[in-house]
Amino acid sequence: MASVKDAVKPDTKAKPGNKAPAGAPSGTHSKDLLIQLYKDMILYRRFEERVHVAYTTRRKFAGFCHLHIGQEAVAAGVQHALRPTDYVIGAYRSHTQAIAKGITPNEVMAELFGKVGGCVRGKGGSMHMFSKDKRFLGGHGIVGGQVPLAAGVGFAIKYRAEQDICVCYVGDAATNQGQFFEALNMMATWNLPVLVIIENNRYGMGTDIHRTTSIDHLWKRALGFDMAHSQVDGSNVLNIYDAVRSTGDEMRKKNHPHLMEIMTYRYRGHSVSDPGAYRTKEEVADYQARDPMLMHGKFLVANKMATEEDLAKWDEEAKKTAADAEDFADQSPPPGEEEIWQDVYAD
Ligand SMILES: Cc1ncc(C[n+]2csc(CCOP(=O)(O)OP(=O)(O)O)c2C)c(N)n1
Ligand SMILES: [Mg+2]
Repeated sequence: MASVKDAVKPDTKAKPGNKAPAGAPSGTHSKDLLIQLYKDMILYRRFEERVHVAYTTRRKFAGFCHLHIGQEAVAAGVQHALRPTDYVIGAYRSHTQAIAKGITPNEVMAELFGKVGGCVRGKGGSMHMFSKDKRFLGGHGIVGGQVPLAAGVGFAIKYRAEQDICVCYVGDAATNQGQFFEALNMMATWNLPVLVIIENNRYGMGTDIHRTTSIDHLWKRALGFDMAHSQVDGSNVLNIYDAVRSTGDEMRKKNHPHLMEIMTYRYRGHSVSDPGAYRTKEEVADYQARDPMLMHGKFLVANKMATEEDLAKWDEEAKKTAADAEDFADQSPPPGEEEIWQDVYAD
């Protein structure tokens, strides 16, 4: 079993914004990768801004809608460090994770709108993006419910002697759920290839994590299971990419699970209808001032890999992709009545 001694040493002082990305060394990253990370982050942001307007102003869909705005570096950094055959499973804040895994913006938007062009033909909605082909296994609305499912995926990978890993995203508050502990125990006991990524955005709905959790750093959850662990400053997308890349390599070599805490921050409310009265405007502005996407753009310009004009052009392209996705979703029909029982139970 992986020992705690094998673990990457967590930076216990890490918190978003500790490290200034502009000017950070880029030796190990290709220019293509560095540019693609920016393009992906700006697409996720513009896509979800469009989703917000579609929900609030155009009233194109109802129910809950949880945006990932502010946390895009996690989806982008993680995805580029994975292999296409790796699995990803997430919670309900998963629109951008789904796009990162290869579900198209058109399919995600149409799914939000409840249309047949959606990735699950409009019958899942915001919290249930899914694609067997792309190996994106949800979208789950029960807090922490995806963690035992990820243990099952890890078990299947191991049983079939595959080289893949399963990334399981959880929120900070989800780490207080009983099933989180039970599933981590199984992952560690059976050495299942699951990379559990805690997106620590500091809040569970309107509650500060420190009001509900007895430990100061959530990577410590791994200690009770003698599980490899790490903590990543998510204010720099390259930190995330590097950490997942090296952790993935190690997991494939040693066949063990890993718990990674990524420090991040969401700018919008818990869901679209949350006025956010539990935190100050200054706190949000402080994080926005060192936004990982903007900092990465500055890094590209400072290192002469892009000009301000390039950044503006990629921004326009991202807006167009989001607008096209909305048009596609508008035009796609709703599922017919004859489909009501299809895809509900396994054949
Ligand atoms: C089992 C369960 N309990 C409570 C809820 C209500 N609920 C939805 S989201 C949420 C907070 C989860 O916060 P966190 O895990 O930090 O994820 P984040 O929203 O920050 O991404 C709660 C309590 C739920 N969906 N499922
Ligand atoms: Mg949270």
